[in-house]
Amino acid sequence: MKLEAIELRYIEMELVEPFETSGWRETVRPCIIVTIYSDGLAGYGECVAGAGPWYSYETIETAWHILKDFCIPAVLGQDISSAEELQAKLKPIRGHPMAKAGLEAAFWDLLAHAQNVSLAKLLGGTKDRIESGISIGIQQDIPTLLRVIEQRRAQGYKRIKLKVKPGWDINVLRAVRQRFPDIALMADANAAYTVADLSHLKQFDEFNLLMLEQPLDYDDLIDHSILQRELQTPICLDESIKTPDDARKALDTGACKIINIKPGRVGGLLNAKRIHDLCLSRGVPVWCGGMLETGIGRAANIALASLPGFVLPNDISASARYWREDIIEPPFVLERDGTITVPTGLGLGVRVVPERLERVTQRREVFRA
Ligand code: OSB
Ligand code: MG
Repeated sequence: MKLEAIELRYIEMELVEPFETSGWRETVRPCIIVTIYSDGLAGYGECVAGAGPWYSYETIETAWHILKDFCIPAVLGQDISSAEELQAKLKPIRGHPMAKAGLEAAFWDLLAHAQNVSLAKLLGGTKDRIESGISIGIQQDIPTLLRVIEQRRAQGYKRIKLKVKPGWDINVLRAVRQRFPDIALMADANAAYTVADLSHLKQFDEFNLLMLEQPLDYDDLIDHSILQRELQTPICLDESIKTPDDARKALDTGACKIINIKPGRVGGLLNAKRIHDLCLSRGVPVWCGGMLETGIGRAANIALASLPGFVLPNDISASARYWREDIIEPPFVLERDGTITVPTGLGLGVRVVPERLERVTQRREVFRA
């Protein structure tokens, strides 16, 4: 396929409620929507870089720069027929996985349209629905959190993830377990602790958590392997796994027992699939993380999560959990069994609504071959 034109749109979407982690708080989600045009077809991808360098070093502005000045010039006008080929052209550009993943996602959607299949099918998906979990940000107090959990459970979410940080952890988990002794529960620290907190972190073992996500530093593997030896609770790595090689090293050193796969963090769906394949071959469970995506990024995540190794509930919630009005139709809804149905239409399997996309666009640039 000849990549005839590529469009970048910087969009901003207001979240239905603020999202707070150990390190930052978001009320508006900015992102870049990448569109690749070829032979009368369009493929859409979402770049999940944030407003600031809080989750990773990438931001909307660094991603725009890397896409515009390096990634797009490397592929524009070229005839590219696979994601492997696309990634080979991006290889000289070091780092910046979210920028690359946004472009690669648009390419995958385009490829699926050209081959008349759904993205899920093209990636090797085997499930017709994926298990949906919900990530609940830090709340103002414990009674509020208990109410939020109650409400989310009533909506059908079967796995609850709580954001934790020093001062909002043991006390909170104890109260939640007292009120909900049997729910599938986990915690995500977004790198808020150090290995010096070992005896504190051991207390997490009291709460029968499915896993503890990224307790230590964002690029650490070694201290996680020390911590995992001391903890009964399985450690799941998020921030620390940036490449398939990181995944292999983490598993070889016992730094984690579970991996959260986010296509943006690992440079795209191709690397995401490679990590999935590695974990599947070693019997290591994976699940798909989220970055508060719009329907475009969410659709790609759902396609990915339809692969057989995604055996734990994903951070893929219904559109309404994030947006008053998504930019795709139909929106993703939570089924009564706590799942989301994998679209079977071509490509992402959802329709991008042009007027809605236009309404949230702050900046737009088109590059032609
Ligand atoms: O650490 O998993 C995370 C959101 C933004 C950045 C990082 C994370 C998250 C979430 C929310 O936990 C997942 C989602 O529902 O999209
Ligand atoms: Mg996380």
